[in-house]
Amino acid sequence: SRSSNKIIVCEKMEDDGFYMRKCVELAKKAIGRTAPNPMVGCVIVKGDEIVGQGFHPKAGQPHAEVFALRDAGILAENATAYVSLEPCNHYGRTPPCTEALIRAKVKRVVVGMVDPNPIVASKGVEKLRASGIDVTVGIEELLCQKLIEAYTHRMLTGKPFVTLRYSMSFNGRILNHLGRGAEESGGYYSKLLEEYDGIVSSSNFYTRTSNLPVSHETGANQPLQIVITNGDSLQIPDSISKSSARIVVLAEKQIIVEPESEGVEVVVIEQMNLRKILDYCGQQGLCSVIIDIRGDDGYLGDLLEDGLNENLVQKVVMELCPVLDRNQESSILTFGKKSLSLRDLQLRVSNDSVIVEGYIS
Ligand code: AOF
Ligand code: ZN
Repeated sequence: SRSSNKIIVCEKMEDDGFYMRKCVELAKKAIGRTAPNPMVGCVIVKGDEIVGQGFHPKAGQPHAEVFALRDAGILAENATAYVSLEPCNHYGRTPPCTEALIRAKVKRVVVGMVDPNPIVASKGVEKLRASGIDVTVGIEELLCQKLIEAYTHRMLTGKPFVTLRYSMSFNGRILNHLGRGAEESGGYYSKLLEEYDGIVSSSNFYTRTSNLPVSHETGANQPLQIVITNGDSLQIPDSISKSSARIVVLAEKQIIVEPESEGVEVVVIEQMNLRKILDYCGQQGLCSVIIDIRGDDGYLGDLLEDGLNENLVQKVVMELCPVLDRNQESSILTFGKKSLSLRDLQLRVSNDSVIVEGYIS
């Protein structure tokens, strides 16, 4: 019954959640492609019908609202716009979405979360309200925050959101190679790589591998390969230097990389540490990186330990492999000097491996 106001309010709130979840779904169509910008989705609703939808495909291209308004055309007038992130109110690579919404004469705007970008930060909401538009903020807020946790982290710290990944044996050794779950095409690692803007690994790994960790998802964006070395030279296998992978070698000093290849760039970072590596990644516009650590990564392992002490790592994805590893070179990483606990654990099985992930509290 629509006879009492109270019931109408409840129904409306439920609908708001439904359309906001739709926005998040749309936003994810650009997974791994929007850095340094966030993923954003938008739907325009008239009555109980979606008359327009859109998402932000890539930095430099129009924002989600612009695509959704174009899709809705004149039907946007008096409609409600749902956006997973507060509409921007500034001239960046593109003009302000607030103005586009005002021009289209929408009646109401429902926002998932306020934009952590200090040049937006509630100014978008204020501008819309000042123009007489009814604005609701904070619908499905946790879902929207989770969607852009990497973007938010970089916006607030200047560094990318960092996930540490490794494969571990049943006897607690970090494997020198990828576990079977990580190797599986279409497995958990392939999906993870699709989401991240960069992957940091040691030169050790590059000299002995013929396959880089890449996403096998169809049309997936491939992360930038960041190779860490303190050596004098680096031999990259032909199969890799001839692939389309973009590689940046971060070295302590000027080094010789062979074969010379256009896809490989060398950047010198003196007295390297994880903070400097991540500052470099943040400056390059990467919102998220995976640090892929192997048991024999002595140098990168040391940088990682210091980085953990400095709280530079946000998440851990561990692949527990059903093997007893007798390799004496592989190590039991101490992972820093202080104890850290993990929260929001998730557990699943992927091709004979158990994948456990959690956020560092
Ligand atoms: C929105 N909708 O779809 C996105 C927003 O350089 P620009 O013009 O692309 O602006 C980038 C900033 O705009 C970005 O840092 C974030 O604050 C916001 N992103 N805003 O209204 C969108 N992607
Ligand atoms: Zn915008």
